[in-house]
Amino acid sequence: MAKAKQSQTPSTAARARMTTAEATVAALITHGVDTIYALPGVHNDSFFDALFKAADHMRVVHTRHEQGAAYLALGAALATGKPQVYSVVPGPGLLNSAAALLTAYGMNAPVLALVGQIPQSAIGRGLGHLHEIRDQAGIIARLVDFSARIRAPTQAADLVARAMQAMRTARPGPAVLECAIDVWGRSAFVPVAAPVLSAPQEAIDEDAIRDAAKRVAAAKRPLIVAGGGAQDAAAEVTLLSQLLQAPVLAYRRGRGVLDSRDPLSVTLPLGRELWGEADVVLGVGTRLFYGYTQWGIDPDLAVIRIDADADEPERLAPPAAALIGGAKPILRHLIDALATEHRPSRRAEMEERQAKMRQRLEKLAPQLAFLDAIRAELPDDGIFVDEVTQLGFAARLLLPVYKPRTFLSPGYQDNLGWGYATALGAQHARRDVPVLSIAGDGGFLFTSNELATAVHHRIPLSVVVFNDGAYGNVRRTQEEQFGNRVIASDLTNPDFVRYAQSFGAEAERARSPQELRAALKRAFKRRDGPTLIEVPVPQMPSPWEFIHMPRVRG
Ligand SMILES: Cc1ncc(C[n+]2csc(CCOP(=O)(O)OP(=O)(O)O)c2C)c(N)n1
Ligand SMILES: [Mg+2]
Repeated sequence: MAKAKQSQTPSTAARARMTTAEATVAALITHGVDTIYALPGVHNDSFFDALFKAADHMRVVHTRHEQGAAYLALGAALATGKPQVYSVVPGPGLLNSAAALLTAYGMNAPVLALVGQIPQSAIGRGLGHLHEIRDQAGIIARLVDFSARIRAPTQAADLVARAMQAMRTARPGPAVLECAIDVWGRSAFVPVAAPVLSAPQEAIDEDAIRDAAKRVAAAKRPLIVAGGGAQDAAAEVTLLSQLLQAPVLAYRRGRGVLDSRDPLSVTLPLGRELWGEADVVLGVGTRLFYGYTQWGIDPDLAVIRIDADADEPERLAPPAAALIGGAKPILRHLIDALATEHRPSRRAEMEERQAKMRQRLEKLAPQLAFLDAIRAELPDDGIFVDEVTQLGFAARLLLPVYKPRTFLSPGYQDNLGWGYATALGAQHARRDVPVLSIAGDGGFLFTSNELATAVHHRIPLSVVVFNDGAYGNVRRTQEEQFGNRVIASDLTNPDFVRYAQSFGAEAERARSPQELRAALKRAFKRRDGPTLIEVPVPQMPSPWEFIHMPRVRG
């Protein structure tokens, strides 16, 4: 089949002799990729040799564990919105990267993995080749929507183009290309120009838009819910919110779409109240998971969904209307079709409700004081990378976020330990702004080995480690809900300051929000290498009453 395709290529096209690896690298460059996050090994030696030869156009950021390579690519993808690539050896290399790949899938992030394979003729035979794993392609196919194996030099550019297209088509997400150890170095005459396939655009259904516009315009208490799919439609969401005087609820992945300084911008607890009152909810690039599964739904609430994935809107319950495609173009059409009369401002009402909710959230005062210090020093366009830790849970609810793609949160996987390496990728791809990683003492050690990567590649990432000597979240639950039967949640830690310094990073300890603020000021000025700030903390108050909340309707 591959041969038949090859012979169809017009003979007039300029051709050159290239290895599979060279053709792959050339195709990636054609797609605008300038960095590969990677950990090498014998299966990919020819690929790395091609990267060496392409050094003028392609940087390699090698990491200290495959999960690091994949998380760096994920962080770079989240911070830029552009496809990013990582490369690992097969078997253990692939599996080491799998949690990050899973997270990329959950976050619809365009991350392309290039994964080695055992010799082509041995695949599937169980002979025990180095790094062999049973049905690697099958494992990969469970993790991502698009995957393929490059079996010859002539297939490389086409498969890169198809993977890149798949990552941008309908619901975005990661893709994987495998290549066998003996195929990377094989050469053939291939077209010099690598193809680029445009992502097919979903035709905009004008009738459906008009219908949705009518419902939205007639709504008395509209609520917009913004998810990760709204990150590139911030201007449209903001305008729509103004036109309708509709609050915008965002939690984690949708934060920053509407500037937190706008009183219509709300997070979970106030969002739930508004959900209870709403007659129309417009979900933009969100699963509406909390609304449907926790807060309830009834016939008085019409849900309108905008989603890139045609299958998504029906998953939890059929909505009143679904508009399928990119959030930005659909919202533009929707705004054009809206015949709204001037609505009275809800500013005073929302400011009062925000203030009231803020009082309730004072329960989280210890976390708030640290978040205030962080917000005071992190520039408006600085990027905050969340973790599964007490400060992270509070930040999701309380950290003001001003711009899209400046609050990176791991989505529904909520996988402990993603933060440091993901933030490193974000900082590598966005050297123009400070990136701040926060972590607990538990999560930080998952990828803290990448401090070596940060020092080696001079990545100026700052991390704050909040050290309570525990998997604090687990310990608090054991104390409060399981009769104080504390098990497997106490931690013995290194001296984090000396640990970071031993890598060659700058490090200091801050014992209060004031000290943290001063330390952050110093850290953000440093642009040639990483900084760690350790903050010793006591057990923090539980945020869960503001996250898992009872029904409000239905
Ligand atoms: C991959 C993964 N493993 C385990 C968990 C369960 N988990 C959630 S929070 C937590 C403890 C976090 O400890 P730490 O990073 O120190 O933060 P703290 O709660 O102490 O602030 C654990 C083990 C998880 N979310 N993800
Ligand atoms: Mg802890």
